[in-house]
Amino acid sequence: MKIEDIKVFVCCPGRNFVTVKIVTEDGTYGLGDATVNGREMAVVTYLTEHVVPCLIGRDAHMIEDIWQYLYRGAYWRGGPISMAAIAAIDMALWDLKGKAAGLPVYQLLGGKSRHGVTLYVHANGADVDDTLGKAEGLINQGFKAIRLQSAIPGLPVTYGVLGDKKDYYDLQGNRPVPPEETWSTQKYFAMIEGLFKQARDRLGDGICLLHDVHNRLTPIETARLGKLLEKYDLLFLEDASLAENPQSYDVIRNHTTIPLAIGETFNSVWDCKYLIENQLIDFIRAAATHAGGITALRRIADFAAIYNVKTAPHGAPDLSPVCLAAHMHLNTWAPNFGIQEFVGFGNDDMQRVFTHDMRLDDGMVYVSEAPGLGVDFDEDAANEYPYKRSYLPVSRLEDGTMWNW
Ligand code: EZ4
Ligand code: CO
Repeated sequence: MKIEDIKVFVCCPGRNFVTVKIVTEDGTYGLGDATVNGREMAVVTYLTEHVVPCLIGRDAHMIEDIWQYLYRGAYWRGGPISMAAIAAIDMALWDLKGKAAGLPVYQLLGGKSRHGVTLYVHANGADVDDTLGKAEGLINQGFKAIRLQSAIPGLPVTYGVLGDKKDYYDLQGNRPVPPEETWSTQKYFAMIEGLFKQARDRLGDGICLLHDVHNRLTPIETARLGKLLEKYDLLFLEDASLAENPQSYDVIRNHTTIPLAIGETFNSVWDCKYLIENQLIDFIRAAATHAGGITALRRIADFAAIYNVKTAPHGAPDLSPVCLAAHMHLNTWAPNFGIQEFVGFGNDDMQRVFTHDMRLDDGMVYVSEAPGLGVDFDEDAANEYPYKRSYLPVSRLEDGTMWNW
């Protein structure tokens, strides 16, 4: 199965996606997602200049060797750009191997551990009432786990939430310079317990609740938040503090039993190692696109299982359906899978470009039974949606200080 050509596409059907297509001698192809939000073109250059020329003519069956060649063979290892490039190649090779075998990728990993994949979805509101109204709407659609985010009174914009009630994710593909947001830990603490108290009053105890702090708190603030929210029985608290010093999570863990989840920006098993082996987190949120593909995520899942840590892959709008499919095969197999973040299959434009038969039913997604990953990519449709430079927001304190410490 000789690699004949590797194409790299960038398109913006609502959000920017970098897609890799590996074509073999007999015309079979595999797809991978290489999207790094706000740095898309860096990955394109990394791939076209530094990866593609080294892979032409190699045997596409040698997934492991190609992964090791791209990771260990490079003097400059790791980081989001390199790992997204490796990830896309890796996904495309698994897609190809599945097609060659006539089997969906989860079968190559070891087969099904469950019949469907439980999701958590987002309720983002302009105030507590708006957030809970949206949560009720999602519960009525069958979702079993809801992430609650509410705008903070006294702050103009909050990450993930827009005061003017526009769809936050619609804007994700159309911000040519980073928008600026303001953060105040004090104002956040004045709001947050009320959100979960009212949520339990209004939504009851039968629903899983989650919350994402987007790394806005210091470790001791997270410890305090954990203690405040323990009685509302969250499935987990996501990205409460950064783990650049993973020992920060020793501080948090010494104070609170709230379940913790982190890892959506992690690039390798090394980023996960200290947190997992010291049992400082409960869910590891590494994504196939950003942590080195299916090969790498499978290793992280097995390592996590030894320490009672479950997987909960990132499912943000800036991961393409190819990444979601890769997660679906891992989630269907991994014995220690926990929950998948989900923001829908995308708008009509996205669904023209990426086609698949993953099925949403009663708060769960069912993996494609097609050989490989089960996603196709319409190159002509993709060409109708050219790349648009776009960024996630940056965060400052009220006095102008850059934040996210
Ligand atoms: O930060 O979409 O869990 N999901 C999130 C999202 C992401 C952005 C970037 O991937 O936290 O809001
Ligand atoms: Co998050």
